[in-house]
Amino acid sequence: MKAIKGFLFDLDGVIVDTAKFHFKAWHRLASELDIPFTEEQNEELKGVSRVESLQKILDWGGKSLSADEFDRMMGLKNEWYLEFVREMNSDEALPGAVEFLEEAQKQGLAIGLGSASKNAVLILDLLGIKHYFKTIIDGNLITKSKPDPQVFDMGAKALGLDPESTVVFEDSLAGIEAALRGGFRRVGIGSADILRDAEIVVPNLAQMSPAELINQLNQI
Ligand code: B16
Ligand code: MG
Repeated sequence: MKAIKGFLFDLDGVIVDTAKFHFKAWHRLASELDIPFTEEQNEELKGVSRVESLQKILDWGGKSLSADEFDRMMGLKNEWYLEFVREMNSDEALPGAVEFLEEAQKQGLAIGLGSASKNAVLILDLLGIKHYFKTIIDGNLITKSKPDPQVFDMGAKALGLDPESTVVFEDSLAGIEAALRGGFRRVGIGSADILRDAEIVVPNLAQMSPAELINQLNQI
């Protein structure tokens, strides 16, 4: 087994608690469209791009929109989402996330971001944690969504690492599947019942230090 040399973090649900803002904004949009939208359905949107998320909601509601209306709705959702995001401060970082990044950097591990979000850089800036990331691969750079491994492949390449030496941290089903398909080591953030293909699942990054985590992965 290859030595672990770097970490690739998803953003929403791993570093920062923005999943609740996506839910609120999608919920408001679904109401406008007269489509019921539950927290269970929201689970299926985690890690999924904005375009694909709106398409899923329309499919669930059995509705379709013209191309112009579709774009307008995506714009509205992002406007509402950003209203929440702009109110955010460093308290919105998930438990243990900043300390984990700090420690990983001290240990000399290469750190990158692999997010489907087009708002990733703005959010990292608002939290004041952009400097930890040697590479940021976000929704503006990728052409294929998770569960395609493209976002993590690009991240590992930018860090000069191969997938077996790189740990992906993900809260979404689609993201863990992407990491599995790409041959990455996999840490799930959330519940083991949902993230079945993760090698280790923790509720958040406060549970263990980077060194402890690497130690555990080396024993699998
Ligand atoms: P945006 P991640 C994903 O971020 C979110 O999980 C998903 O809910 C969202 O639709 C997607 O980003 C696109 O976000 O509308 O900001 O471009 O989890 O991959 O960091
Ligand atoms: Mg996520």
